[in-house]
Amino acid sequence: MSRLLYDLAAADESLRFSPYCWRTKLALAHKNLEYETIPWHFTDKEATGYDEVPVLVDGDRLIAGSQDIAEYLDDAYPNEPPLYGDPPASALTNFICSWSERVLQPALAPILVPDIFVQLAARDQAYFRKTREARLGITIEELVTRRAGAIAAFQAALAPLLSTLKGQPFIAGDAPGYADHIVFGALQWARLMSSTPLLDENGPLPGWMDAVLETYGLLQ
Ligand SMILES: N[C@@H](CCC(=O)N[C@@H](CS)C(=O)NCC(=O)O)C(=O)O
Repeated sequence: MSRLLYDLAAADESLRFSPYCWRTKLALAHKNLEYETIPWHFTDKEATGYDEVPVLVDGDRLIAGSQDIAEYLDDAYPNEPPLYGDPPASALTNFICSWSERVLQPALAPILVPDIFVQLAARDQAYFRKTREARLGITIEELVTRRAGAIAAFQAALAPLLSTLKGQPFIAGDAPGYADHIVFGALQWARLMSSTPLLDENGPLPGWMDAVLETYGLLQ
């Protein structure tokens, strides 16, 4: 297989939980491209020479970062369905990306960091504690005591997504696009790693997530 994706893994290496890697996996599926994944841990930096995943190796090309990978896939595989689409869809996708990275994912991080910590490989735990406590300015133990408030803030942040999906099947319209992949990645991070359910099973989000997976034949 000439296409390899370095994919963040927990102690159980079948648990692949990076929101950014999920974006890329859906993007590759959208482009009808086959690939194999290589489990990557936070302390495996030397494997790729990059500090973060996703990293894609496509033949003799190595591309790092979900955005660069998505742009590369649209450039390299123009005959497959576009991820970004033409303007204005591509520009609007940038807004969705900012919303996910500046509102949705920061709302999830205080909830998920303690849950991720206990599921990591032992060799990753000290690194994860140090970097995430520095980033959030709070200890993992203190985050646990504030979980209920963090969940309420996350539920409030979902309002624009819930109202959008009441009126249309996907963020990108009638079929999923890269905007869906981005938000799916954030919510898949929550679904896989949270110790308690965070999504209302009677609301539109579980059905939308399943529909995204089903589009690419990934629903199990
Ligand atoms: N801007 C990057 C962000 C990727 C990122 O933050 N990846 C995380 C996993 S979700 C990572 O590899 N972190 C490594 C670390 O914290 O040392 C992208 O869009 O791909």
